[in-house]
Amino acid sequence: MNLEKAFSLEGRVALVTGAAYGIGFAIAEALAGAGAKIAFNCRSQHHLDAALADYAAKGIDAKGYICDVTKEEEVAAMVGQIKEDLGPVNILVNNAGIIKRIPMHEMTVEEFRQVVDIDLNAAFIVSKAVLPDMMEARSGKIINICSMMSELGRETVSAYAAAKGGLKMLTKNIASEYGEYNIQCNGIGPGYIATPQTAPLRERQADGSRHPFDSFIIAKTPAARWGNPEDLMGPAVFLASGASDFVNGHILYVDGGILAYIGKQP
Ligand code: NAP
Ligand code: GCO
Repeated sequence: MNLEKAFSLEGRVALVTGAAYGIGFAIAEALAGAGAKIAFNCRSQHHLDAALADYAAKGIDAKGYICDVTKEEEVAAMVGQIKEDLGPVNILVNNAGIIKRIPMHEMTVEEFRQVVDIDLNAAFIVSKAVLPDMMEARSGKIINICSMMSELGRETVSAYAAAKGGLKMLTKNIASEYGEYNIQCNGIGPGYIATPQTAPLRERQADGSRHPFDSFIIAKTPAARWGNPEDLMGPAVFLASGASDFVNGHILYVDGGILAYIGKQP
């Protein structure tokens, strides 16, 4: 096998949802670095404009689209526009996601539904929109961004864990149903990563000490640190490339070892 070619994404079109910043931005940057043409979306013009400048600063000619991934019509229009602008989507990263940290007995049904809609239903919507072109090409890569909460629960994240657990099984089902079209669907399960989504868990206390949850994660991680979005770049290129053509239905946990470790004794 020519390994340089195996990991190359030259000539591929990648759509990374919710990639204005955070994990999605890092993954898009990595796929661009491997040669892919990049399309990304978010919900606000402000985030889009800032992201386009950030991509340009890294020498990446990314195409940005305003699209709410929970809206099937908006997604269909975006995928059609990407096809006109760049070509059919060969690589889809379902990254867009939110979390609401609310005790379940205090969470409203609407709050629960909103998290599941974005973190699970949207992956169905966007995957469904790109599958026809992938089936016609008899080639494609779908990567779903799962979570520690695809495997574990914790207080206040019932909707998120339900959604990410479902996303793990949606990943396995897409892999099962479309493997015969040479389409591989895998997941990346990031550990605790320093992004805006986890900023509240890392805020310094009034006395300058670490947030208790920050200390907890450090103790639960063999690497004794939070992950950074950059830690996900290599795994994303691997799962988006020909190097993983016989990897299908797998959730690759990029967690510094949290899932393997009982945690350091206090
Ligand atoms: P983040 O910093 O909050 O970014 C989330 C992104 O999703 C933003 O670009 C946001 O864009 C977009 N988004 C949210 N709802 C959307 C919608 N309805 N339509 C389109 N875009 C939408 O989060 P992150 O930490 O980078 O996380 C990215 C993914 O990784 C999420 O799926 C998250 O669950 C998962 N994850 C995160 C961690 C972690 O520790 N950070 C660990 C495991 C998994 P706009 O708000 O501008 O629309
Ligand atoms: C939380 C965190 C986690 C991370 C991630 C871990 O409140 O527990 O936000 O859910 O975002 O999903 O893999």
